[in-house]
Amino acid sequence: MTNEELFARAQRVIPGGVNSPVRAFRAVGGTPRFITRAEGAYMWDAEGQRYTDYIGSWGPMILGHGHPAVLDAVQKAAMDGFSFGAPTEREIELAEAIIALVPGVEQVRLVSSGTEAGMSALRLARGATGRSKFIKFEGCYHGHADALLVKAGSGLATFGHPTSAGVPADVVKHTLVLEYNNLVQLEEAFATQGAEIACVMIEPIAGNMNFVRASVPFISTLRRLCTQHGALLVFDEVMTGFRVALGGAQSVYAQLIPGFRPDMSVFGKVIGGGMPLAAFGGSRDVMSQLAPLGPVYQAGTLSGNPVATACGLATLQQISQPGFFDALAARTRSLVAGLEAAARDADVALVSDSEGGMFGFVFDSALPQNYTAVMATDKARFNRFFHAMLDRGVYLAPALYEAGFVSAAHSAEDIAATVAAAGEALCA
Ligand code: KE4
Repeated sequence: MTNEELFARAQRVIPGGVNSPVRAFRAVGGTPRFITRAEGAYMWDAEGQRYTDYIGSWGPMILGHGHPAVLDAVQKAAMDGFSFGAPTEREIELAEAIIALVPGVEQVRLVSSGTEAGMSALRLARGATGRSKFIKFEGCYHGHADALLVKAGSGLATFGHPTSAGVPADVVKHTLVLEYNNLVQLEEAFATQGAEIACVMIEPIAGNMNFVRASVPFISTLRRLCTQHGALLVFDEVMTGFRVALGGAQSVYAQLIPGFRPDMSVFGKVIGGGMPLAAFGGSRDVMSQLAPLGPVYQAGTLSGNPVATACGLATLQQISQPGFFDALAARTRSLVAGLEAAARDADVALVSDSEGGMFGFVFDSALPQNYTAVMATDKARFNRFFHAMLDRGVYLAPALYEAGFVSAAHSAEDIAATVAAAGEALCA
């Protein structure tokens, strides 16, 4: 069947034909590609077309597809059993591996998705502080838990409005939505409501509005205000964790802000290596509030699944190899530098940024610092570029507001071919 035939068939039995909305290509138009298999840096669709993959399952596939050591670990684990509903040693090993790599985390709880991790971290922050209000930022996505599906309210630091039907206003009335990188709003929100704020949840490098870095002053101020007012600073590193650096974005900021640490961290994607696994963690003191020790309930049938933990552990072992991130970061930088050079040659305004194996680019002359600026960039040109690249066998994120990902399997030749395709696509 062709992609179009599969899409028509899928839409008969699955809402929108997809099991996650962004896969439907609605932001860029056209027919989604139904992938049959992937290997290394490549994916093949139902029509046999090969794509160089810059999505990597939206971040998890940092090694590329089908890494032999990971495949071997998963096959061995599967032979021992898929799920027990009882503790296993491998969950301890994965928790120990995460804690060893992220200094601010003393204990972790494993779950099955980033949404579950973010939702649980919010509940834990509220339970640990006894407070209900929390701050998030426009353009950041923390999964689809009700309280987190909120857009900015009208005016400064007013409570948010649901971004989704089915979310009662009551559920989001404690959610303050501020502008990313806006120090004035942050200071004012804490000045007026600091004693009521349970936590601030932020994507330290926001990959859900393309690729926007929180400024160092913004992170420093966040840290100071949270400490001053007894609020917990929660870093949502589902996308950036073990992707922008071995220690996540928090390790990047700790190099710029001596001693910096968030109070809680949320992980996903890479730590599952492509299988359903996520986590949230923090100090022993905060984490001990969780059931069965404490009053904050959280649970999951497949949490710490033995096959998923094998996949995650094998992935972490590979990315912990000396030089892994230096090589990956250099490869990613060569991609974005190539895109910028191709745009200059085509006399097209394009700016980009990258950290580790994660990148973003927009058709504009300056790097956007917040959601409004990202959405003001040239979307029509992005969509034309997306399809021109797809037609040339390069699979970018099918939405202007998404980040891109390079894997260890992307060779210098792959990057060169992508840049050459971009040179053509920019003139298409
Ligand atoms: P999941 O529930 O999709 O595993 O994770 C939610 C989540 C939480 N926090 C951050 C920072 C995230 O990026 C995500 C999920 N990311 C999207 C990509 N923008 C996943 C793709 C999709 O929704 O299909």
